[in-house]
Parts: sequence; C-alpha cells; structure tokens
Amino acid sequence: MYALHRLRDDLGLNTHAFEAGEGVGGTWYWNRYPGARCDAESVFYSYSFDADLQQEWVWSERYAAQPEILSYAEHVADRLDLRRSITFGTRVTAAHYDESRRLWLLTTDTGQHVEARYLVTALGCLSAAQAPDFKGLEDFRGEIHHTARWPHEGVELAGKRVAVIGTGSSGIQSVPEIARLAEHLTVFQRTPHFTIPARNQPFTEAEFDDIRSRYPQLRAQALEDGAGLPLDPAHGNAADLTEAERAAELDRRWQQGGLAFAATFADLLTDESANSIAADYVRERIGETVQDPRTAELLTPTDYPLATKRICLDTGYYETYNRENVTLVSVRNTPIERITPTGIRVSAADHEDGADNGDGTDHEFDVIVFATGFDAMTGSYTRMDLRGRDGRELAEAWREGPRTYLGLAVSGFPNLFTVTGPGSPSVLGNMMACVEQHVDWITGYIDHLEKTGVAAAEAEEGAQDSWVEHVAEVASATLYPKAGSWYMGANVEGKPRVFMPYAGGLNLYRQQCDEIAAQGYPGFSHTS
Ligand code: NA7
Repeated sequence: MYALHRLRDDLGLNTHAFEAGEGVGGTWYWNRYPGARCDAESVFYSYSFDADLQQEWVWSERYAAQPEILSYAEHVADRLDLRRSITFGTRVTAAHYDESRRLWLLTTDTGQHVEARYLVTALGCLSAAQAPDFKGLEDFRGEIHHTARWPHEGVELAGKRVAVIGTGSSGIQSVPEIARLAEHLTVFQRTPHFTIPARNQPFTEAEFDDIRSRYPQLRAQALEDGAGLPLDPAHGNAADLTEAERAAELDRRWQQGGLAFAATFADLLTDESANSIAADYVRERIGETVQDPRTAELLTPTDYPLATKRICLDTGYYETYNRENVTLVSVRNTPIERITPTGIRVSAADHEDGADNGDGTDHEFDVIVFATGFDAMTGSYTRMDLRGRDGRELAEAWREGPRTYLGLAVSGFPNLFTVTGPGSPSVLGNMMACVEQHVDWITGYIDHLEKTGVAAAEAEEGAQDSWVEHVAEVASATLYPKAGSWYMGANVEGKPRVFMPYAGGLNLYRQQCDEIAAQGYPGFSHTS
C-alpha cells in the first residue's frame, strides 16, 4: 500500500497493484483465527509517514487485534484513495523479464497480461501458508482450517471437539481463545516454544493522548533502534549485572510483558550462558504455572536458546493447560501418523522413557486447526513463476538458499525490487518500520533511475555475493542458527538451511542502504 502510494502519488508513475485477497491488509486480511493479534505494540506497528494519519487514528489497546489492524489498513487505503489502483482477488502467477524490451510481463490467475518497467514485490514474509501433507486429509469428515486461511465467517467452535496442530505464535495465540469456546481442545505439539506474557491492556483516553503528543519523539527513537521498536534497552551484558540485579530485571520485564523480555541482556542472543539465564527463568515460570507436572515438562523448551525460534507473546497460554477441557499431546517422538475420517492418529511411543506421550490411538475431532506456519520469506517467491534475464527462474537461483543484494534486489532480475525480501531485517523487528524504510529506498532509487534515463538496473553478482556473505557472517555471530526455526528454513522439508533475515539490526541496515544511495548506487549495474 505504501509502495503504491509513493510510486503513484509522489513519483507520478503509472502504478498498479495486484492483490490475491479480496481486500487490503495482507497478513491481517488472511489471519482471522481467534486470538490473532500483533506482537509489536500498536503505537509502532503503524505507518509513521503521515503525521495527520498518525494523529487521527486511535489505537484501542497496547497490542492491536487482527480486526483493528485490518480496519486501519482499510482506513489508510481509503484515505490515500488506493483501491482504484488495486486489482483484488487476483494472484500474479508468472512474471517474466523480457530483456529485449526491458519490461516485466505479468500473467494473473484471471488471465490478465500486464507489462511493466518495474516490478515491486510486496509478497510478505509469512504469507505462503504451510500445511503438512498428512495422509488421509481428504477423508476427514469434519472441518479443517489453517490459521492463515481462516474463513471470514461460519466457523463454529462452541461445543465442538477441536484439535490445534502447532504451537508457534498462531497456536499460542489461538489456544486460549479456542479453549474457551470448544467442548474439548487437544493441542498437538512438536516443539515447545518460549512464550512471554503480552500483558495486553486497553489504552485509557489519557494514555493514548499522551502517546499521540509524543509520536515524533517515539518515531525518532524507533529509527535508532535495531528492531525499529524502542521498547526497553538492556542495561548491559548478563555478566555486568549481579545475580540479584539479573533476577530483578527478569522479573520486571516478565511483569511488564512483551518482546522486551528478549532484550533483557545485551548479549542474550549472542552468549549462551546469558541466554540460558533468561531461558531458565521462563522454564521456572512454566513449572509454577502449569499444575500437571507431566504437562509442564512437555511444555518446557529444552533444546534451543530463547528467542532463536521467534519468541511468542501470549495471554494465558500456559494457564490454559490447567483447564479440564484441554489436553496436550506431544508429537515430537511420535508424529501424527495420519488424519482419519473422524480425527487424528498419532503413532505409538516405542520407548518407555516417558519422553513423549504419543499413545498410538485415534483422537476424535469435529474441527482440526492447522497452526503449522509458513514457507517463510521465500515461499511467496518460489511459488510464483518468476524469471529474470535469459529465462532464469528465481526458484532455481535460490535453490541453495535466497541470494539478494540488501534484501532489495536480485542479480539477474533487472528492475525487480523486493520489499522485505530475504537478506533484509524485516522479520527480526517491526515489520512496518522495515516496510517504510524499504519503500522509501526503492522509491528513491526508481526516481534516480527515471531522472538519469536508466532503462534497466540490476544488482551485480559480486555485490550480491558480498551481501549474502555478510548476512551469514552476522547470523553466525548470534545464537540464531542453533534452532531449527523458520528463519533457517527448517520447517519446510527439503528447504536449504540458511539463516534468511539480516540480523545486524534495522538501524545499521538503514545506514548501509542510505550510504549506497548517497554514493550513487554502487553494486548495481545500469543500462540506458
Ligand atoms: P510457526 O511459528 O512456524 O509454528 C508452526 C508450528 O507448527 C510449530 O510449532 C511447528 O512445529 C508445528 N508443526 C509444523 N508441522 C507440523 C507437523 N507435521 N506436526 C506437528 N506440528 C507441526 O508458525 P506460526 O503461524 O505460529 O507463526 C509464524 C510467525 O507469524 C511467527 O513466528 C510470528 O512472526 C508471526 P516445529 O516448531 O517446527 O517443530
């Protein structure tokens, strides 16, 4: 939406957007499951480019729920008169670069053909929904819904026997809500995730008025911050604090709630012992909260550092397992064997060590919820037939892992600009801040190309190689590669294990992008 606005209204280019959904909102259009909410605070998860918009929009809660963010997106679309330039309900199935004419040729699933000089992809990092290909899916007689493809209406969970498969953010947000509605909820967990209380609450009028008066200052702080979310900076490395200070700081952040818990120590994501102090703290809270010791044990993450799989925020997640109508089934060692006409069959435990509670029996359900995540960061690209110069397929170019220059451009794909592409910080911070930075940079570059009469701009292979190397180097200095996360492509069978986002921080990333622009775009080759 912001790219459309800037390219159409600021540069005056003939700009058109295609959108698979029937409305605006992207993530917030599709993810309508009970409990869907943004983990970034509403005050920051919003556009900063328009002071009037900022002043007129009132966020009702610390973290906005899906319907409120969707209303915001709709409000922005109306305010900027964007809809007239968007074709909804239309998926671009192919985009091929015609080198002789220096044009992108697009084909849609409605049979439209479009030519464009520039192709800006704003496909989302978590938009290609991923569902395991269980045997027997088509035989199930009840309903199956993926959290990221939740129907707009008509899902009735009251009084039903419901299964949730998956305990990442979507599972952790939906489980407490579904437990309140369903007759019985069974949660199938493969890997326990760390989750921190969100401590969501409505803003009072006075609180929000105060925020509104401080927006310029808050946005300035966000620009300086590595995550684009200036929450609460660490007061040093774990070793700089006494044991009592560490405990007090962890308590304070746990009570305050939110993503700032992952920033308790400056070295939480780079030093294993610092990380395990915070991880142990969460483990203790799980043990305290969950009454059944066996369930508490299964819910406790043990084999990866805190926040190396995307940390989750919750409202009453662990407490939900104290309800009589909720059961946890660990499928770590005893995977789901198949979907049956009446439910889910879990394979039997073949060991007696109590490491799992797979019982080898059939569980019966009326509704199965797949909270099984996404083919993150690259899935929305590789699922499209995207070809650059000489018919080179993007999926092929990224076979060993995504390769981009700055997460913004791809060698061999002239005039293609990738908003929040792999190799950019996007998913490691505030997505809205990243989107604005990307779109501003892309707009500046396209303006430069237009003014200097460049017909085709392409990332040079050497510059791209250096960036890919830099992204890997930065990641290897962190604990992130120690987890089998979607950041690493580990949740998709056959996907290369490459840490995809840039972990150096949005502030440092912005500086690098700005320097490249100021120097006349080194790393790109230009053809007139
Ligand atoms: P995630 O975080 O990728 O979570 C998906 C969950 O589904 C995760 O717990 C997976 O276990 C589980 N999963 C996937 N396949 C299976 C099978 N076959 N059996 C059992 N469990 C399975 O996706 P979300 O939608 O929750 O969140 C994505 C992001 O959106 C989130 O990080 C935020 O940035 C917003 P695993 O951990 O892989 O063992």
